[in-house]
Amino acid sequence: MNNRLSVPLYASLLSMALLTACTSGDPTTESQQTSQGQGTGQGQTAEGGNNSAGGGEEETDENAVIPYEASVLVDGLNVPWELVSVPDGRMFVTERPGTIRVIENGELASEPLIEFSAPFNEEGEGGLLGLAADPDFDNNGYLYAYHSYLEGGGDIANRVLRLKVSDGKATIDKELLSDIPGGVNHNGGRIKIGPDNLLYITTGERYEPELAQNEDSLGGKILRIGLDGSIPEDNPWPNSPVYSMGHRNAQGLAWNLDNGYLYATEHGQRNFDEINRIEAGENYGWPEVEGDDDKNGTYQAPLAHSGDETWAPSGVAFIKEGPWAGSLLAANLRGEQLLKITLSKDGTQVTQVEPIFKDEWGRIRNVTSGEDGKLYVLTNNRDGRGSPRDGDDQLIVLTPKP
Ligand SMILES: [Ca+2]
Repeated sequence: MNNRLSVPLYASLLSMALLTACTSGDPTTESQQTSQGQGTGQGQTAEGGNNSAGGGEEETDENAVIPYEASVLVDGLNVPWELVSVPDGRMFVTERPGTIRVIENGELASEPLIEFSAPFNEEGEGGLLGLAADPDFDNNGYLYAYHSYLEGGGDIANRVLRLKVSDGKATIDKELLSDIPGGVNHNGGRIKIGPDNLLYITTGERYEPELAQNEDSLGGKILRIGLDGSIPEDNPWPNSPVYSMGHRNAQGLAWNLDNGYLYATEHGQRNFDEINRIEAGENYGWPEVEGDDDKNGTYQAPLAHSGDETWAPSGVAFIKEGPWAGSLLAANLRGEQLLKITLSKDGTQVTQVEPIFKDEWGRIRNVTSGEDGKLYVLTNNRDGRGSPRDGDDQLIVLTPKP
């Protein structure tokens, strides 16, 4: 396997700007259990980390050449996880505690689109996570949502719902997939509709790594189902929603629509956070391998990984137009930055990983690429691992500079 960025090359690229290593040894990303609220002191130190005094000046210089202007569109959000735009101009934002908020004409509406109730459950990293809008939303009003819930026996699981939006309110229309393994941590949760008009879903292994290598479990996978909940006939495993396996806790999905390639971000255990190119039926190795190790081709190695650093990557976007066209942009929680990820022309390799906006806004949950050419960034300083500041959490818009 030579289609990936090696650690030494990667490390040298990173060293230009990533001056503040946060390798204090606690599990990366979202793997450290904290309670709701401000979390433990340890969590704040290790993951909240507004304590990186080094490198501020250099990063300011770097940011000065970023071809986007950043501005706050909305503040006061509560652990926002996903943002989707619909053709009538509205934007919907999921908040992990269980509400979908509406932004219209740049204003956050006081009334939510929907507020989930039992069996909905928010605990640790779980709650209301992913959201996607039907390609025909204008006509059918369908949204798709991923959230944690309590099963009859009291165990945490995750499910995917179809919602119906009408007259400014959403109702639950249909449960498409349930009993996805869930827990306090590692719930995956990103859902996106692919160019094949099917719904892709990232799931976590709820801290039971063996689930990721069990073909019969929906945990530690990327799943693919029809928009009505059906299982596509050409899924790699018969009568199974499993599309790829061996994932620890993937939370980002993005396609290059020009060639159809799907990319995913994934949380590593303590480091070795990953950027993968996802292909049907492949095994991405967790927990058998980390980093570049692919056991002689048994597993798919990542296109790039974080080495000894911790990114804690969540949402990822493919940039279709503008100054960064053709790149991926990944949101980092503990890394408190965006990663600009340059791909090779054929899309099979990562050639450069550059941290940008390091320590500007704290923890970043998601970034999306709008049809308007702007980029939309969601902070997550209220998720129990950060240090909330005035205005958190925020929706920040990056507008291409003239
Ligand atoms: Ca892997």
